[in-house]
Amino acid sequence: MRIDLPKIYPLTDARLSGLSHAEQVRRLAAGGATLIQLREKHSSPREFYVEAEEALRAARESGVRLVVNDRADIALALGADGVHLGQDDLPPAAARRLLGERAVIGFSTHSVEQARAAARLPIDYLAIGPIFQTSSKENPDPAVGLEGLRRVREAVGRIPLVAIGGVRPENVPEILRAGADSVAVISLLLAGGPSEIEGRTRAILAALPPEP
Ligand code: TZP
Ligand code: MG
Repeated sequence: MRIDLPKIYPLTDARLSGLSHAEQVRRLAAGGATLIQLREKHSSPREFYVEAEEALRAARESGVRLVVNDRADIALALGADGVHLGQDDLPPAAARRLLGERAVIGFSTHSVEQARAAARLPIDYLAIGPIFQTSSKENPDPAVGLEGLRRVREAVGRIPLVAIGGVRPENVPEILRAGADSVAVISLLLAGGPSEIEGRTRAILAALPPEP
């Protein structure tokens, strides 16, 4: 129930990238991503299901794990690798009952208090954010900053921790130093347009600080 997270965790965004979720998965995987989250805030559940089915095929072909944002039902129906839940989605314990012990379940938090409570839930990782200001999320909570991230790490113990929100290439080392195991990104990899996704992914992975 606790996973070994890759240091870079890309999320898809169809509007920003101008690509299907499947095509984003192919390009992110080609650049070296190993865990990808499908995030779709504008389609109907039915449309998202169809897109996610195609994306899961692409993920399997590329050998990457795929987590579905918000929708435990879609993750279950497709046999995806897991689900990423927000504070207003199905409670993590209910998703765990649906998806079973082997599913990856991630949970978003936006404050030290939420993170402390989340650490007791049956989840594989928790996310904290936004770390910095972001334009990839509607109505984001206030940014917690690097200091907030440090306080979350202190509050939650060793649970795998993902930092998200407004991350730029130069911030990655300080975010990892502040206690995150992984950095989740949307615009960093997708905002340059389709032709840049693979190269940006490769570059961010190549620039990671060496393991201590
Ligand atoms: N949750 C908190 S911030 C955010 C989500 C989904 C958006 C992150 O996108 P970006 O472009 O990396 O700031
Ligand atoms: Mg959600």
